[in-house]
Amino acid sequence: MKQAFKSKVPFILIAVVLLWVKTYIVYKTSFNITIESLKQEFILFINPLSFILLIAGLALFFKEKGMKRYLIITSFIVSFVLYANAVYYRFFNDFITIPLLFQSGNMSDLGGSITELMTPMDLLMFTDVVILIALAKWTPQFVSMSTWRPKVRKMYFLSIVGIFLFNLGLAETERPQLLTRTFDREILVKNLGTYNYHVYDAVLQSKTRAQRAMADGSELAEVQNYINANYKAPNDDLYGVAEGKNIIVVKMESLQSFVIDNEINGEPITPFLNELKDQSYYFNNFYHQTGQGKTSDSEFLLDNSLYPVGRGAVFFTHGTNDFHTATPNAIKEKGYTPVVFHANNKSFWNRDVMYDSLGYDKFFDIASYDVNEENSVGWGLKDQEFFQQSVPYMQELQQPFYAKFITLTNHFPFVLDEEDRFVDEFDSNSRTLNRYFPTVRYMDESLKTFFDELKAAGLYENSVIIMYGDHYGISENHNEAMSQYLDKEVTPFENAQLQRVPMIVHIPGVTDKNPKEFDTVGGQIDLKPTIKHLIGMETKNDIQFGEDLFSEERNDFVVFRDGSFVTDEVVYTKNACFDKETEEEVEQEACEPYMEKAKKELQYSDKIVYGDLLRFYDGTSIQVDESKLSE
Ligand code: GP9
Ligand code: MN
Repeated sequence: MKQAFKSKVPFILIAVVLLWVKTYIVYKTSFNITIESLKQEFILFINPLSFILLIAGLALFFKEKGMKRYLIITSFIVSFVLYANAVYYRFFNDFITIPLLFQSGNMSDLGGSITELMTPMDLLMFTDVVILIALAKWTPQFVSMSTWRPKVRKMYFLSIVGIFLFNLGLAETERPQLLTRTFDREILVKNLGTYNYHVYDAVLQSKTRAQRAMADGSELAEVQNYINANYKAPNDDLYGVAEGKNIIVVKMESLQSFVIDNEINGEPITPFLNELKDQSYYFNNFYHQTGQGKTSDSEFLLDNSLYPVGRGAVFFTHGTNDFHTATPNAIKEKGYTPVVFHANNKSFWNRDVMYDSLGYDKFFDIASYDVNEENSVGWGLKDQEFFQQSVPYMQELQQPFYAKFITLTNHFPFVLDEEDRFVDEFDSNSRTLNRYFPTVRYMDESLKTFFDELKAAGLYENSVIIMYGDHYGISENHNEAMSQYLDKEVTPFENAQLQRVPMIVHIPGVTDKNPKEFDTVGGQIDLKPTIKHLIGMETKNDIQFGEDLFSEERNDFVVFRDGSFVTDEVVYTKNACFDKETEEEVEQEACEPYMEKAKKELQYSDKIVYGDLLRFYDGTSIQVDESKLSE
């Protein structure tokens, strides 16, 4: 028996190897996965293994006949999932995600063309199943159908754990916080494999669904009371000033306020923005409020005036929530066409799914741009090119539009081609900070180009341009170099102040004549009510945590996603309270009055997002499920 086992190949291993090799071949032939190094190729190669071993391993609990049947059926199902992904990819250029699959529209889009997407050659994808059937039927000499002893079985399952952890470990070195941040489906598939990705996706979805199922409209009542009590009437002078005009929102990548009006080796870092802000409304105490979802969180704040979630990226975790109150959805009522311009993969940050929920009519993603080696750097298409290629699309749009632009070049690790370098690098022990200045300077130049192009295209006069930085570019890890640049110590107080990002509202014909600098304390959460008021839309009944930045009744208050907050007098961060004037730590008492408010806002916002509560809200009243109330 022992002898026979040695010379024969177990049926289960044949099934595993066939499926494994096939998956890798399908990866290489059906999907367009970018591989940048040998290590990435290796991860891609091993990533299907843990799942296949596990699912096939269940066969070990059957007797011979059951085992054969189980392995054949399982191989078929797994192959089918792989095949479905391949077909889906041909159409959507994306991997299947459970909510996406059930989302209305998607399936019907696919439905009509599904037969066109399939070819007879696809049958080859099931070759291994046919081989397994043949082997099971004729059982050649070299194949063993016998079951394994418990000890061997145990080793088998233990080795799966080992392989999975090895895979995950390697993947984490490639992409830290891979699972918690969930950047991109392609990155997940590339690192964890298509099957593990589906399991992960299913777990995420069932968690979200369970929380959603348990929630009901009555939970909104308390939140709404709080929001009503905090409503601030808009500034009369500016209410409706942008009505009927195009709204152009430019999200400036990784741009922090400390570079504004500042220099590097005697040269201005943002000459264009410095000039522009002097012809605009400029907010110098405006903070980002993003969490792990970075850019996407800033977009979430912008369009919803809700806080992003504390863990992961809300674009991923709650991408299919009801966001009918989001700005893009809401302003259609005023005749606006909401669109997004961003030259990246549409699945990055799950944007394709989320943009649908937010109500964007069109996403000009990477497929809309001509991207080649010459015009790209770092993360992709250079900002200059991005703007230049976008303007012709804008000219085609139905006006007025609400167009969001997401820049890319000023992104970590801040790489730039020699010809795009207008200022020198800084000289410190942080290469990141050193390189930050030339890329910021480059982005500034591209914004200038954008304005020039808007003018040339005749779009400028009839538009209001709102620009904001999405989040920090230089993290706390570079505090030493940062203090060298700022010529002062980066204390927790200073670090909180470094979370300021520029925010500019430029209204041609208005702000150029009467520019104003505001020192109002505010943040990205305030953008939605501010924008809606500018175009003459009431927000009195909106579920929102922001306040109009121009309101004369405004509270000077901003909460960060980690619970830190800033007012006109204090900064509360890392469990310490600081006086803004002296910059010194003071008794907690000074921060006490706002602590509860900060916590409450985050909790209420989370409640809305986790419970998908906006589905119960019709814009004026909450739809309460009476049956649940009586329980
Ligand atoms: C990617 C871009 C950058 O599309 O928005 O995202 P980030 O890493 O800054 O969140
Ligand atoms: Mn960003």
